[in-house]
Amino acid sequence: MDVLRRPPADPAFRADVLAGLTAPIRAIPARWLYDRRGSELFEAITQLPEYYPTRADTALLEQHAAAVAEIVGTGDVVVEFGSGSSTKTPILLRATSPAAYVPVDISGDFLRESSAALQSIFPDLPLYPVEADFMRPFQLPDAVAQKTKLGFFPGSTIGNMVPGTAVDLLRAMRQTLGVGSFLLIAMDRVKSVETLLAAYDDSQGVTAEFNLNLLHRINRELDGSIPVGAFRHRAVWNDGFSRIEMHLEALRDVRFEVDGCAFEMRAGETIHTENSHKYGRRDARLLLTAGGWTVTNEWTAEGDSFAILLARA
Ligand code: AVI
Repeated sequence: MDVLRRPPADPAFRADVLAGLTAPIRAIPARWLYDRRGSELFEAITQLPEYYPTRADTALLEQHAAAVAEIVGTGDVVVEFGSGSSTKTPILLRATSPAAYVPVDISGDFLRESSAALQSIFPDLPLYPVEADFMRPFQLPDAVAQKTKLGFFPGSTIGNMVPGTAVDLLRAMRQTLGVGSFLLIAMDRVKSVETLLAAYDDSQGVTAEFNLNLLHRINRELDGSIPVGAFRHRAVWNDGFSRIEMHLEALRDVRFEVDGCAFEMRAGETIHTENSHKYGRRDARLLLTAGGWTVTNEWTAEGDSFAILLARA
């Protein structure tokens, strides 16, 4: 009966989970962490005392949005990659007084919710939400075609991609926005391993819950029997790749099924669930250059702990 009531699983989720659990080094793409519960838990992470990136990003925007506006000029079009946040987006829109705002997201639901919220704060601002996968170039609305574009990618989300994918994204953004456009992008910096580990393995266990939620999601949506209590969250600094990795580690030998397929893991084996790359000053510039962008300005938080960069295509 339960099986009959369960909504059909997303085929891409099923494919990624089955392939990821079968691979010699088990890994599931981080995007599956964000179901409704996962998104709520990520929101809670952003409020944690140990999780500095959101506060640093917001503070840098508050301090430097006016300087961005001076460089870019007014009457541009802000194109945000992601459906926009209720705190960061208004800071940029207030400072730059754009001719229009174009939020882009693959999820129509998120896009509609955040666009409605934003329109109530800026009732006179022309808003053109675009439902698209921004990892590939896409067509901007005709109404904004002739204006200068300011791409906006806050949150250091680019760090969740391996460098090759990050460069592909930057190139896609350049193609979407066009030559002469600007990009304002946040990137987290390399810093002490202690600070990084605390940010990704917080004392309240919220990040652990966020990571373990993936196993609950697999059990629920893919008819899984994973003993979630037999796994623990692990955050690891991988110095060679300059990234924090999140893993789910089996605490004992386990056997389980997912979608009718049997799996076994030995105690100590892990499922790799997320990368969060940290870039030094030169690394960040090199990444943007490889993506077709020239960095024109850079603002950093205290102790060079976080950066927002302005670049030109
Ligand atoms: C969304 N992204 C920028 C977060 C990060 O810091 O890499 C995701 C996250 N994972 C664990 N904590 C936060």
